[in-house]
Amino acid sequence: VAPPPESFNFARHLLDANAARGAKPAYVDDVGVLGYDALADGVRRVAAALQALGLRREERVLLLMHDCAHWPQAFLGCLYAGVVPVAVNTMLPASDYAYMLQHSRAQAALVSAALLPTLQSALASAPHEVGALVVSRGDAGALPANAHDFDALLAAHAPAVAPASTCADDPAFWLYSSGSTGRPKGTVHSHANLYWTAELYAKPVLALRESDVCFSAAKLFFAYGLGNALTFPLAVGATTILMAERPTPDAVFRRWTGQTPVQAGAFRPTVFFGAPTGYAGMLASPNLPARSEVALRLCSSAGEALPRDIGDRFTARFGAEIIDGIGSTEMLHIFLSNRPGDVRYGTTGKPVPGYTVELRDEAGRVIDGADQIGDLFIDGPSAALMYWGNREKSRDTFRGCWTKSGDKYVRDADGYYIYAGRGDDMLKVSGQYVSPFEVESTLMQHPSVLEAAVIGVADEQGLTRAKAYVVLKDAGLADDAFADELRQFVKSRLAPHKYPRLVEFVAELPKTATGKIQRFRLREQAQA
Ligand code: 3SK
Repeated sequence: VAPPPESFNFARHLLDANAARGAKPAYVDDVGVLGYDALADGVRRVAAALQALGLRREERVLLLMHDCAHWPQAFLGCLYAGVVPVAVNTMLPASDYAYMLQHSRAQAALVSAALLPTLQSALASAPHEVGALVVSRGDAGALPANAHDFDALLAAHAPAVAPASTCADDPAFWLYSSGSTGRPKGTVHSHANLYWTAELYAKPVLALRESDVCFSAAKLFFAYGLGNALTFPLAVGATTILMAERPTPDAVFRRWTGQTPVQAGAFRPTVFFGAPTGYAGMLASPNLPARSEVALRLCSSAGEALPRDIGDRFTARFGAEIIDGIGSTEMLHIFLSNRPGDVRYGTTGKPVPGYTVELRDEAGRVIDGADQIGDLFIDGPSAALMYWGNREKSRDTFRGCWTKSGDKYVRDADGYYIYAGRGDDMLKVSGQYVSPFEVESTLMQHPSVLEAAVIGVADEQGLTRAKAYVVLKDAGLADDAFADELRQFVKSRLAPHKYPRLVEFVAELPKTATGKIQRFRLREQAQA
C-alpha cells in the first residue's frame, strides 16, 4: 500500500475520494439522510465556522456528541480546518470532562443538546479555556449566551474553499484511553493513521464495498466505532447507519430490519460491527430476527475475545461470519484478526498484513515457538504519536516502532493467536476498560465500606464481569439490598459500565504479610 503524501489532510482525502457520489446516502441517522454532497458541504462549513469562531490550527476542540450525522461533519470539519477534535465518551461523569477540558486545553466544545447540562457542570467546576459552544440537535431558541446552534452556525458560514495545509504526520485528533491507574491518557493520532487503518484493514481484510450499509454498535467516540462508522465506510463510499441511543438488542434489531422511520424498510445493514457482550445479548433475546429479515453479509467483533460458542451460534442463525479481531486506541484499529472465509472461532486470527506482531517473554525475549504465553507488541503505521503531556506513559507504551498492548497472547502451531488475558489488572467489560483500582476506591468512599477488592470473573458465556469483594464496617448490613445500594453508589460516580455486576460480602480480604491484597487468591476462589 502506498503511503499518503507528505502533505496530507485526511478530511480532504475523503471528500476528494467521494466527490462524484453526489446525493448517494453517506449517513442515515435517527432524523434523516445525509448525502455525500451534503456531507462535503457540511464539513467545509464546519471548518469555516470554527475559523470564524477564532479557532486556529492545532488547537483542540472537545467533541462530546451522540452518534448522529452531525458527528462526522464536526470531526471531519475540524480536520479540514487543521483543528484537533478530542472525541470523548458520552457516558462519563462531569468530573471526567472537567479533567479532559483542562488537560486538552480545548478552546471550544461541540456538544449534543442532551449532554449540554453535564458539560456545563464540568465547565462550572474547574478552570478551562472553552470560549464557544456549538450545540447539536437542541432547541436553537434556548441556548446559553456563548452557544451556537449547529445547523444555524453552518447556515451562516459559506463552505471553506481549501483545507488547512496539514502534513500526514500532523496531529489530527485525540481519543482518551484509560489505564489501571492515573488519569485517562490523551492519545494523539495523525492524519496518516486514519488512512492506514482503512488501507490495511477495511479494504483488504474486511473487503468493504461501496454497496455496503455499515452499522456499528460501538459509538463513534471509540477508536473501534470511529473506524467502523466513519473512516471505513467513507473510504469506500458506503452508507452508514448512525443511532444516538444505547445499542440494546431491540435498538440494533430495529436497524438490522430497517424498521426505523428514516430507514422505512430500506438501508438494512450488510455489515455490522459489535462486541461479544452485545452478540451474546442479542442471541439470548426473544426478539432475535430471522435470517430472512436481515441483510447481513459480514459481522465484526472486538473489545474482548469472542467466545467460540457465540460465533458458532450466530453463524448458524444468520449465515454471516463474525470476524473477531483485536485493536487498541493506541493502534487506532484492528491489527490482529480473523479473515472472511478463514475464521477460527475461539482465536483472534493472524496479524493484519502491514502490521508485525511479537510475543515477548518476561525477560523481553521474542517467543518464536507455539503455545507459549507472551506479552503482545505491535509494529504498524497507525500507532499513535504519543500520550499528550505524559512522557513516562508514552515511553512505556510507544517503544521505537513497537507499541506495547498490555494483552497476553498465545500463538498456536498454525499461527492463530489466542487471547490469554491482560498483563496488568485492567478488566475489559462489555468491550470497555475498567480499572479495578478505580472501582475499589469508589466503593471505599461509601461510609459503610471498610475495604474492597475487584476482579474479573467469567460468566456462563465466558464473558468478563466485574466482581467486588467487600468488607463492611458493620457486617450486619450485608444483604442483597445493600449490595444493590453499593452498585448504585458506584454507578452514580463512575461511567455506567464500571459498576460491579456482582458483589460478595466477605469478613476479610486475602493479603500478603505486608498488607497487599492478593487478587490472584480471589481469582482462584472465583474459578473454583
Ligand atoms: O477493543 C478493541 O479490540 C479495539 C478494536 C479496534 C479499535 C480499538 C479497539 C480498542
